[in-house]
Amino acid sequence: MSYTMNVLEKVKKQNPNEPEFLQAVTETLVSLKPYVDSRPEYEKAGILERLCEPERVILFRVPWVDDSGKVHVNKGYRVQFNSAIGPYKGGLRFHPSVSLSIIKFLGFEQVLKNSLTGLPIGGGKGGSDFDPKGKSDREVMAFCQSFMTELYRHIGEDTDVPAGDIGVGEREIGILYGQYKRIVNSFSSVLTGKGLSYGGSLVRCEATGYGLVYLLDEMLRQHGNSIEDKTVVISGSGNVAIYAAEKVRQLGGKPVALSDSNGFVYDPEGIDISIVKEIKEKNRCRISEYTKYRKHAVYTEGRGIWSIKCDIALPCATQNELTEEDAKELVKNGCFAVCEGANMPSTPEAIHVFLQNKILYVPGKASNAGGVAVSALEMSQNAMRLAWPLEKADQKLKEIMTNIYNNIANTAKEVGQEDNFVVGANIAGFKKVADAMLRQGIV
Ligand code: NDP
Ligand code: 2IT
Repeated sequence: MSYTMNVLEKVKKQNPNEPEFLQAVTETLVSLKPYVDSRPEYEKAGILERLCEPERVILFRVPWVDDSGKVHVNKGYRVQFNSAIGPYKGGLRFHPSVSLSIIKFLGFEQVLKNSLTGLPIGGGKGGSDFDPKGKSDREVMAFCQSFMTELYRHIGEDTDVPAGDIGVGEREIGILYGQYKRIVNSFSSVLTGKGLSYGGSLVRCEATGYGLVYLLDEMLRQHGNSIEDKTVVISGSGNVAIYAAEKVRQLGGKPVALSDSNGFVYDPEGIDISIVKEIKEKNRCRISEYTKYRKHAVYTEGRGIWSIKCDIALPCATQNELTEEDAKELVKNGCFAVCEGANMPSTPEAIHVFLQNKILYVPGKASNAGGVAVSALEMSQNAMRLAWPLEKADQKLKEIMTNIYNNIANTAKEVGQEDNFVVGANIAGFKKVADAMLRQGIV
């Protein structure tokens, strides 16, 4: 058996109860196989074994008290995956589905994603099975303060810099930051996604969604096409989905659908972003409310958003939300491009359908890298103790996404797999991390 497949078998044996983690590792190792197996220096240095084992896993108890006085205990996680090219960097996810497997898959993908940004950031991820939905502001504060009271000892501006992800937005980052500062008595760049009044970067809030569409735009341009007049279906209605929809509109495309975990809304005239912001960002309500503002829009309970006819699909909700059947339906309806705003939203079978049908498919670790890229720019601005104007931050984001596209497209071409951006992203992300690991000895 080849080196790569040997490592994959070993990782499967060592982590039998971690399906999401094994899914992410399998996808990556299978596409790295020809590249790695023809370069014996990687096997000699045990690069893949080390790449697949986090440097450190931290699990902790998070006790907090609800508004009725009842005590709750949640699980807290921080997986410090790889620091070969910079301090651990990656978001915190608060969602009841959070498990070690999910945090490890996200951390593993983050290592390669952060490498693709071209910026000096390693990979990590964390979170909790706490569900912020339906909690009062006081309960969210109690939880966040307790979470940080343990996490603070493991992070630092040169060690590990968390940020947001599902269920963690500016409200949570603000409270986490306040508690960190109170404990260590230091105003540092230990978190990103901060509010603009205390060290945040312009465009960080919009960066993942905008960056996704900048990359899509560049890919279409290089294929003689554009976003203009294209019908776009976007899943989710959180941070990534909202700003992806906004940028699609700005570039002349028409986003016609959004969703949440309850159902999806279809607006054939084009989603009105200001209404969505009001419903989701201001009122923290369900996407079903949209039809109260736009009478002609249709809300459907349950899954099914991928059956809406579109030219371009942007999955921006969560892992494994787009299945083989969904992929077949999209292809049948004429969809020709899929860029992932979420992490690992397409199942392996769905990806297979996209590649077989020559869909322009870009995996999340490349196409959603804009968020973490602007996080790294936030760290730079904090280090310089200054704040860039909007135009500069946005221009940098655009350049980074264009560079990522060129890097993954050129890498795919170099290995004879033109337009296979899965292979392109995995090899391009891997190269830099592996090179740094080779030079730093066996650590
Ligand atoms: P938000 O919490 O702002 O929004 C998440 C959205 O996805 C909500 O509409 C939510 O619906 C939906 N969703 C979450 N879990 C599920 C589920 N199990 N089933 C169906 N729908 C679900 O998170 P973000 O927008 O920040 O994150 C979305 C995706 O983008 C995630 O995969 C995240 O890892 C990824 N990402 C985020 C980045 C960022 O900067 N924020 C950067 C790069 C990637 P509901 O409200 O019903 O739960
Ligand atoms: O998945 C991701 O890249 C994020 N949630 C953003 C991480 C960050 O550090 O900004």
